[in-house]
Amino acid sequence: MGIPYEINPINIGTGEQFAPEFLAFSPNNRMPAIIDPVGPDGEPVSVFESGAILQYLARKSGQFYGKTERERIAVDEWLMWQMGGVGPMAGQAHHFLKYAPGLETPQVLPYAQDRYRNEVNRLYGVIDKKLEGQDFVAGDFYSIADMAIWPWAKGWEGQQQTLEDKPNFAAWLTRVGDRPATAKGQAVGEELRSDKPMTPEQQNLLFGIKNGRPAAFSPRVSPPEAPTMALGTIVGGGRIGLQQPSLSHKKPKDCNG
Ligand SMILES: N[C@@H](CCC(=O)N[C@@H](CS)C(=O)NCC(=O)O)C(=O)O
Repeated sequence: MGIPYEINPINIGTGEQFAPEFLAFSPNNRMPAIIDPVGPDGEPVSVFESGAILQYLARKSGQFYGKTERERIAVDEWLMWQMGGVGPMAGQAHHFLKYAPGLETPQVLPYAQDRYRNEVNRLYGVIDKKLEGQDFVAGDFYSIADMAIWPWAKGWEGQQQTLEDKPNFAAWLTRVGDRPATAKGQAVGEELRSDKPMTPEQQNLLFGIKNGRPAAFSPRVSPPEAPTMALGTIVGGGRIGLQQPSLSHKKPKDCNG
């Protein structure tokens, strides 16, 4: 978009997303979140949630949001489709297909694996149909909706998907992936990401696990015996005081939704 920016990495494997300085502008303890030192009124503004960030930056730069109200409606539809569908569902697919089986006490849950694998497959079928005869999700123009969907969709193999029956989606993955700005964006912070399995401590932190089970809240009814069961970005050159992640504990490569 041509807006200058500075990256402040957040290592979600070591719990940096829970630092009060980060929570102050990203209350859902997720990245990305941005601070624009020159907001709409000239004062700093922070934005969390990638969809809201993309909408803000598209409005600010006057790019990638279509030219007419009809186009903007289409962009919003597909942006929200990612935020409410692909992001959460593919995030759960990553969790149950990749992370849960690798926990200290491995959790291989076929029902959950099937459910999220199937739902991601359904969603990719929807976008494949939409892309019939058009180059981008909102029409014949590249938009923030494509930008939001592609980083999740490019992980289709890890989500145990196939592209054989989705030729339009496969072509779009290549079309967007071939854009020079996509490659440039992918390279940002690459050295901070890791494919290595997380340590038990990292898993427990990221997935809120205590004594081998998710422990974010106290259920009113005791469940049966435990079933076997990011990057903070600052646009415009600002800075926040979070420590740099140590490279030996890189953040996990796949998002957890
Ligand atoms: N809906 C959020 C999802 C962001 C998200 O899933 N971020 C992950 C990393 S890719 C995260 O920060 N996880 C940290 C945690 O769950 O504690 C968005 O689109 O911004």
